[in-house]
Amino acid sequence: MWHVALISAALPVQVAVVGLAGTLPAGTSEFAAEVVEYVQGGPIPADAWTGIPFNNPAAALGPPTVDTTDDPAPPAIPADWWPVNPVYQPFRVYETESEPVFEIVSIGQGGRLVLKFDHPVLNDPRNPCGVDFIVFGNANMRLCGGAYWNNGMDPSAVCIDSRYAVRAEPGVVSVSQTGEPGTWRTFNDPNDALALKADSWAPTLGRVLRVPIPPSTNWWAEPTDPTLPFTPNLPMAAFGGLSMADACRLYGHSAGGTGFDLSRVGLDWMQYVRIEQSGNWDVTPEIDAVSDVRAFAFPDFDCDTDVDSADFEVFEACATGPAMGPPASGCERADLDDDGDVDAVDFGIYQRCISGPGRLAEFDCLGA
Ligand SMILES: [Ca+2]
Ligand SMILES: [Ca+2]
Ligand SMILES: [Ca+2]
Ligand SMILES: [Ca+2]
Repeated sequence: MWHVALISAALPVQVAVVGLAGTLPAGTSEFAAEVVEYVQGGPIPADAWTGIPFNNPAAALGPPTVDTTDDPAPPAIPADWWPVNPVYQPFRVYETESEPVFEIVSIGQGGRLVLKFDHPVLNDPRNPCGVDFIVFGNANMRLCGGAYWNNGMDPSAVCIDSRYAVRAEPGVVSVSQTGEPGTWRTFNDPNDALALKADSWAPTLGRVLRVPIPPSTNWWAEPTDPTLPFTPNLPMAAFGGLSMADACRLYGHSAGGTGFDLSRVGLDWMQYVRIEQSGNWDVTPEIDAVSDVRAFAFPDFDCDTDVDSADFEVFEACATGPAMGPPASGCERADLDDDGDVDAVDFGIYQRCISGPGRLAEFDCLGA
């Protein structure tokens, strides 16, 4: 019944991500394209309004959720679209006139989900900060004082609770080139139970947060880029006590998610991703999407959303001079014009893109 109210609220316009030099073959998807296997383990949750369980694995195909619905207390029904943010994550199976839309799929204790890309996902040296693919779940942070997010809140006036940096339901991630038994490589960080796990760090951000310019009061702008890694150098502890606005600014154009570097498991490429619930946790991971990171050279070399002197230090260490290439291993992204050297032309691009410390750098500085 309630879906009538929902449909009447038009979904916000989804602005296409600014076209940047991509390397994907024509006609391929940046996101997982096929469900190979879904084994629901133990019990999984259901949508609070429709009562439909999160058991449709196709929810993990395609891009991550940008906008989900509001969350009124029953018997009121959802009637508005709210952007996904670090304290408000995808959580819905909503009904439409044709069939239900599943934002996420839940794996359940002892379960697994195997997805396939329609092309090899490369360990490309031009991928930002080494990250090659990103898994999106619905892990979330909490607001200070136990407050619940409301889209009418001023994100600069509420804060992230430092006692609970993230509520995660970690899933173990493995990759394979063929999907055959014995070919899987599992990501693991023995020093950190939450690192390199699906549905953990970082929560998804659906839209870029900007300070509204009157007369607009809308902080949430164009959709974030789910193929752009979240800064790998920022621990979750760094978010505790920040305002929601400052927390979202740390994402820049990135949609967050957990980033994975194929170098860590010794693969040059993969095509299959497996996410398993580990028996060690009494949780059921939710998966929204898996993306192939877009290889592109942008002078935010340290992936912290700005272009500043720290990025220049990286550039300087990579400089070769004209026609003195190829750039050293690890310096491929400093060849901003992709002509096999790191020279004054590349420096000119860096200069055009300088935003200053802590200020979001915009991709249009790369020029047409
Ligand atoms: Ca890599
Ligand atoms: Ca999804
Ligand atoms: Ca930077
Ligand atoms: Ca160059």
